[in-house]
Amino acid sequence: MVKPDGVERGLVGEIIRRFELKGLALVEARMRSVDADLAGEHYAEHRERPFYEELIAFITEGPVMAMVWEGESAVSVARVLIGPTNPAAAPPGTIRGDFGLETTRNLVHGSDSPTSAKREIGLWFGYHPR
Ligand code: FUP
Repeated sequence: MVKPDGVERGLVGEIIRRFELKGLALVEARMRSVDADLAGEHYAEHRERPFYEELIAFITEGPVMAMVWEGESAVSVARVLIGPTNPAAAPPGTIRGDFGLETTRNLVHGSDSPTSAKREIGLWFGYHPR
């Protein structure tokens, strides 16, 4: 998912381009705004964390581009392209390393496992992949 900062900065095309050039296939995309309920479901695992309120405020501040990408090891490959959570520490060549500075406004969300990818596809697109 391209987060509100990435959409606002006009980075949707650049981010899609990187995933496509890597060889992943885009199978769903939807530009949408996020309400507090969807944001809370999406980030349920972080509910008790100190940054939770800031995270929800950020992800609901403007539209996001939610996507489903398919391919060999898609989850781990996507996370390599995205880079580590804190953009200030992310290496150049990664999306966060090239375009970000702050942990909250870190441009992209990527599912952290095939299990969470399935849960998140259900949440954002309303179907459950095999
Ligand atoms: P990631 O998998 O890299 O997107 O990171 P996490 O799932 O650990 O965290 C989800 C989001 O919470 C991050 F994208 C940014 C935010 N976060 C903070 O704001 N502060 C932290 O210390 C950790 C995460």
